[in-house]
Amino acid sequence: MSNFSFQCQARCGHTHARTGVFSTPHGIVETPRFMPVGTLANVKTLTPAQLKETGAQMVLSNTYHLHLQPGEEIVKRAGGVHKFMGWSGPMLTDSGGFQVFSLSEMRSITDDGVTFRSPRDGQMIHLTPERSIQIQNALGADVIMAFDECPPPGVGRDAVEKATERTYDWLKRCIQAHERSDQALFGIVQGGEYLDLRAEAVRMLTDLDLPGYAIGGVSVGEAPEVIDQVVQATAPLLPLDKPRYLMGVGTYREMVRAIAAGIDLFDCVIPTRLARHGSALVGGERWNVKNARFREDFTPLDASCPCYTCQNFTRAYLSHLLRAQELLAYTLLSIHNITELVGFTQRIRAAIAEGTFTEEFARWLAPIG
Ligand code: PRF
Ligand code: ZN
Repeated sequence: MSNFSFQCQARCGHTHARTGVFSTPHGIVETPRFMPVGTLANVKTLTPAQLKETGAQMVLSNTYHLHLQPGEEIVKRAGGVHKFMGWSGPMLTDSGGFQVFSLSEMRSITDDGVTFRSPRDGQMIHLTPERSIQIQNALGADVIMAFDECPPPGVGRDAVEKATERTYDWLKRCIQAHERSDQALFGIVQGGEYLDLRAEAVRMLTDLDLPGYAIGGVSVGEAPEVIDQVVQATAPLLPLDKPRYLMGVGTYREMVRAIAAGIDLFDCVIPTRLARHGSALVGGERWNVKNARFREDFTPLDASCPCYTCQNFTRAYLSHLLRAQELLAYTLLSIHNITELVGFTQRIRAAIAEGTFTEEFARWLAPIG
């Protein structure tokens, strides 16, 4: 008996959009759904109780960060990442490869793995597919990600082709190293902007019959229309009966169009990062709540929002907290922003089930570019 299942429920008649239920050992994820990011085993400024109230079901954490601090042994001795951070719902850990590339200087990559200098203490660290999986086995999230190479945009076809092949070789090593049947290992499709490399990567990964698939290597600095092209061409090629996860994407238009292409899961730091910069997501826009126009505005951030922040506080109060640099500002804005993005994907889910997705979300479905 597998610990995981993915049941497709409703399908949109006009697009590849679908609703589903992804079951994990720590509960279900109703898809499509946005996943907030808890890099260091916490979603910044929120308690797990506050996080649960946003409607978030699955939370993401990072192998790279937890390996550097506090180290996976401590998390394992705490009983795994769920117990360590007090979150009893589904969790996913990213593999670390992408974070090494985006966050550390002085890295070198070979067919064996990646070597880099720890930004914490200057120590040299070597991460391989095997090490990444060992660390993720110790952390104990429900879904763990393959160790991949995500090339930056503009490196050219040869480099992307090499990275895509390497990602496939690394995936086979990840599968060999993976030791826990209560964790689902997802493969990651790379291939940059080259649609034929993407299609080939999908073919090779699909043959390995993994419990889920992700699209990586998009939203790494390329033009929005390139992201869209890759997602529109790649997502529909992935197996219908497995969850599909688009990594690092979480803007309204990108999510709606990706859902239309058949994507089920998203993660992005946007809601918490915006909160730390004093910004709120309201009706598809980003508002700087420190703006003078909110100082004497005694209405909620979003009158139609069910979140704790909108039910109890005014724009004037949030503006005051931000101007005074009170820490509560960041908690209240994070609660709202995560509720907003999770709620957005829940509304899409309901619309797909009702058969009204393409009408209701027409505003966001218009082509990018
Ligand atoms: N690979 C991994 N994690 C990721 C990405 C990737 O390509 C991205 C790219 N958007 C975000 N997070 N392992
Ligand atoms: Zn709200």
